[in-house]
Amino acid sequence: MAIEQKVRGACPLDCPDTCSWTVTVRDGVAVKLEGDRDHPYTRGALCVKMKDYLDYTRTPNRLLHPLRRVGPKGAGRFERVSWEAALVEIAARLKETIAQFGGEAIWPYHGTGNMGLIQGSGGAGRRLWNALGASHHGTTICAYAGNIGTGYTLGHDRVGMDPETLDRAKLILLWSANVLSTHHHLWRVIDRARRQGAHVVAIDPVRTRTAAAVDEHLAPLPGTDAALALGLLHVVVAEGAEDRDFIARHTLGWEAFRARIQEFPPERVAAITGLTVAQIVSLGRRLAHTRPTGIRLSQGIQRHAGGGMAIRTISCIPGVTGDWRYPGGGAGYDTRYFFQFDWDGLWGERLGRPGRRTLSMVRLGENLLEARDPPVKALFVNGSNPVASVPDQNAVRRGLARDDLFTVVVDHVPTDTTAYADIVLPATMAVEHADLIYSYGHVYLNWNAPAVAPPAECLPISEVFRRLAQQLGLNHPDLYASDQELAATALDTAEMRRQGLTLSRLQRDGWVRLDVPAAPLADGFPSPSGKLEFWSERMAAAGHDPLAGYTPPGETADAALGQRYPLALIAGASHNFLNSVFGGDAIQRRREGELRVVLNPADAARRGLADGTPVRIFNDRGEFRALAEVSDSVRPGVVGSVKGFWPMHRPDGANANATTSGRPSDFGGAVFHDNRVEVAALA
Ligand SMILES: Nc1nc2c(c(=O)[nH]1)N[C@H]1C(S)=C(S)[C@@H](COP(=O)(O)OP(=O)(O)OC[C@H]3O[C@@H](n4cnc5c(=O)[nH]c(N)nc54)[C@H](O)[C@@H]3O)O[C@H]1N2
Ligand SMILES: Nc1nc2c(c(=O)[nH]1)N[C@H]1C(S)=C(S)[C@@H](COP(=O)(O)OP(=O)(O)OC[C@H]3O[C@@H](n4cnc5c(=O)[nH]c(N)nc54)[C@H](O)[C@@H]3O)O[C@H]1N2
Ligand SMILES: [Mo]
Repeated sequence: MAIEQKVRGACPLDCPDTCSWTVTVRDGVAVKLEGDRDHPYTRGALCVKMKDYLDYTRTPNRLLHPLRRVGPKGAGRFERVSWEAALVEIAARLKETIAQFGGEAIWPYHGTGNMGLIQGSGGAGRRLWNALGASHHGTTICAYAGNIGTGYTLGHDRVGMDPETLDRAKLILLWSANVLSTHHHLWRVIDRARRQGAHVVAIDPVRTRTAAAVDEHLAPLPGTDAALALGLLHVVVAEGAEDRDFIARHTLGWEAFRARIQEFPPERVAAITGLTVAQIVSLGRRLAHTRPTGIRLSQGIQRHAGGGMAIRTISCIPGVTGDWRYPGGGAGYDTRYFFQFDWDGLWGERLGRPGRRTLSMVRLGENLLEARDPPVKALFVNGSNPVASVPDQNAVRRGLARDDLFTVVVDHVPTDTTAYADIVLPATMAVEHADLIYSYGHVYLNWNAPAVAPPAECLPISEVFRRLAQQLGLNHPDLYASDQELAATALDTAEMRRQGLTLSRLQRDGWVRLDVPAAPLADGFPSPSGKLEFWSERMAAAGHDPLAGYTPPGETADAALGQRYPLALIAGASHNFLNSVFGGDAIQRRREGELRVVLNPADAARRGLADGTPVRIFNDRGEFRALAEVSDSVRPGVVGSVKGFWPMHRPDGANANATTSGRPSDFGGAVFHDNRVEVAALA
């Protein structure tokens, strides 16, 4: 008789929904993976990307053994080697690097392929990198500038409202949040709110699936949202609808902020944003008189030169209207603050020397080519496909092609990045390893138990680091902690104890909802003043304008550059890939279809382009090819495309990131959507 078992787990991918699931295992083989029906947020549903995940774990493309490069860098030619041989070589090269150039010549580069605390996103290997004195990896690629912006305003860089409470809102602003594609479980929450009469507005330069499905869509010019926020507040103040009691008790710097709001009357804001005065006044009035108003902020908006400030200024709106008081009110960008882990313990900070440099991941190409004292000599890439996902793709390729650079890449499948590796290591997938998984879009914590044995020679990355420590002859016991010990350390804080949140409870229940009140910031903020800071001393000290305001975009606002490159390209999330994950998968590639660039009919006509015309999209940094799609879903001057297509599948070996810039935004984040290009028919 077959032995059947159900094992609880969770999705480790970089998505705010962090679904809980159950794997049915029959005789040691995973036969079914379904969203957990009892989980209040997952509610039994998995997304289009993950519903075939078990097939993906068996993809014919899967990396199953360690590999050593035999061809030139970038060619992707490898021979199979043993784990022993791979680890001996990696250890020898790391030691050599440290002896000649010091530990900071090592760059432990990680992406967002896996967001688990034990197997992914910065947690894995951190103890070893500390012990070796490696450079710090600056995680600037995704939510960074917005996190800094909320940090200056609300006091912690990952705090905000709990999006699950949005069902109590009467006005919902989906501000650059493409919910139906990028975190669709929130749609059920929004739907509940709508059935109770909520009005839902999408604010996005592109008419996305989400913008097409809500009650009202405002399409401002890219990068101008902070001006819109100030314009809406101008109307709120003109209506006398500011919450004076809340402002007096819970905010700092109101007089100065009010003066700044006065500089942004609707007429001026209309000129900046390309919206009409009527649109601004109408939404401003609605905002003035609708409590609670809940704002869902997503990452797209902060990928501009002034993106951090935009998130900051929008986070100030509920400080003026007092919406932070109410369940369903406030602004939600990130929820990670509520997970009070012992990060220093997990990461083994005590093993490291303080003061090491940080290398920003969005400047990968530039850092590989130009960093000195020391130069980067060893790159260890885990859970990332930077050739596909990092800006300034041509610089990234040049950097990775350096013959004097030793590169290790750990992944599930061969990618454009593994092609540059000296050693490729095969990692386990979520159903094959243990992990502790939190979320940036809700407040449920998950334990992911291994359901099946790893295929062939795949190893959990946590185990790879233990073996590497041994090969390096390091003997600190912290480097040999088991996955369970690592998880227990992360959970060992006063706050987790207060909530009775232990590893054994998580292992028993699979997931636990944190004890977070429905209006978590109603009584104060985790800032130095305990208040929402319209005016921030810390920003002044860091050399920024201390007052929330509007910082214009960079390239998009550059009129001279606009002469040569008149179109602003936004290449955001695709519907069927998760970043670059699944970009190599036959099923998802079929669903996603051809890479397209969407032009407004006016822009298409001016260039003689029709639906389906093969085009090149280019600027001084590079170019990529796509098929033109002509649609009024983008406003004139804006063109839309998506991230996630793999360069190796493109006729020209490039995707949108051949055109994007690696320069930092106001608070050091990426500026993917602040990108001027021209589009022309392929000759
Ligand atoms: N043009 C443009 N570019 C963008 C963006 C954009 O909006 N526009 N968005 C940016 C954003 S928000 C992000 S977060 C980055 C993400 O970019 P990356 O950091 O590259 O992350 P992913 O594409 O999610 O995953 C990369 C790799 O991780 C591997 N992987 C998955 N799970 C595991 C695991 O458990 N272990 C190991 N070792 N590997 C694993 C996958 O197979 C995949 O090859 O892309 C950015 N790039
Ligand atoms: N299907 C799918 N889901 C994903 C991902 C994916 O690649 N595919 N990626 C995951 C990751 S890593 C992340 S970070 C999240 C991202 O989740 P989202 O932030 O929802 O996704 P994006 O597409 O990056 O950006 C959202 C929207 O911002 C808009 N936008 C760009 N510039 C501006 C602006 O200046 N103002 C305004 N108002 N809007 C602007 C874009 O047009 C886009 O529709 O999603 C995650 N979920
Ligand atoms: Mo991201």
